[in-house]
Amino acid sequence: MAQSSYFQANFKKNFNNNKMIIHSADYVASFTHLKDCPPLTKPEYAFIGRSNVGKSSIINSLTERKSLARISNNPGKTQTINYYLINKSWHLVDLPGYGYAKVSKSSRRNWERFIRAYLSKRENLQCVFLLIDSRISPQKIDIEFANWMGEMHLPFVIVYTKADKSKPETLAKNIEKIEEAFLEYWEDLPQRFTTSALKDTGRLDILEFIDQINQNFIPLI
Ligand SMILES: Nc1nc2c(ncn2[C@@H]2O[C@H](COP(=O)(O)OP(=O)(O)OP(=O)(O)O)[C@@H](O)[C@H]2O)c(=O)[nH]1
Ligand SMILES: [Mg+2]
Repeated sequence: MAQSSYFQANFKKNFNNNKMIIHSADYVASFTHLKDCPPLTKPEYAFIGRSNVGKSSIINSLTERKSLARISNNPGKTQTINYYLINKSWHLVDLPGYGYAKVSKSSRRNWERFIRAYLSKRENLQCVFLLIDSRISPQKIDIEFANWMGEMHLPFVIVYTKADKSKPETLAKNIEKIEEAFLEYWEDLPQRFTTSALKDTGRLDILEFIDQINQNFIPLI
């Protein structure tokens, strides 16, 4: 009797968490040159967006690790391409943010060169998660970045961040405004996720999205 109820409890747990279990999440290394990045054998997913939008926070939320990626109140914290190995089989990549006003023109140019080279040359990059702050008005810099990814034929999805900071009606209205601004340039929108790293909102949806792509990944080398 005791044995069968033990089995049942375990069965339910595994069933409910089917594909979503993060068994391991390990910091690999930080890179400043594309040539040093890991081999192209594993699928990878990059997180990009304006400084302070919540890129590092969402990596911690997805992996259920409080301080895997460094978070800061000061914009510009992430300066390198940071690799995290998940379940020993795929990578999450935390990229430096764009649009930080205090950065000099020359380091902004360096950022552009570095990130654009990374995004356009990583053949194992499965999808870019473009993070957009759900609370603020549509930003030209986000739309321009999305347009550039479109020109490069890079697959990307939109992740609205910090959803916990607004009331549902305000959140919906603001997202609508952002999407209207995108639709001036795009015939339709890519997949969107509304998230809060604080409350783990949207976490399972993103993990499921990644899991589906991982299942179809064919290693390049
Ligand atoms: N309330 C709330 N705060 C958040 C959320 N996500 C991020 N933050 C806060 O926003 C600030 C910036 O978060 P980061 O994750 O460091 O942002 P980032 O995009 O990695 O920033 P850079 O590395 O500087 O480009 C921190 O103070 C976080 O605690 C969220 O979902 N809800
Ligand atoms: Mg960061």
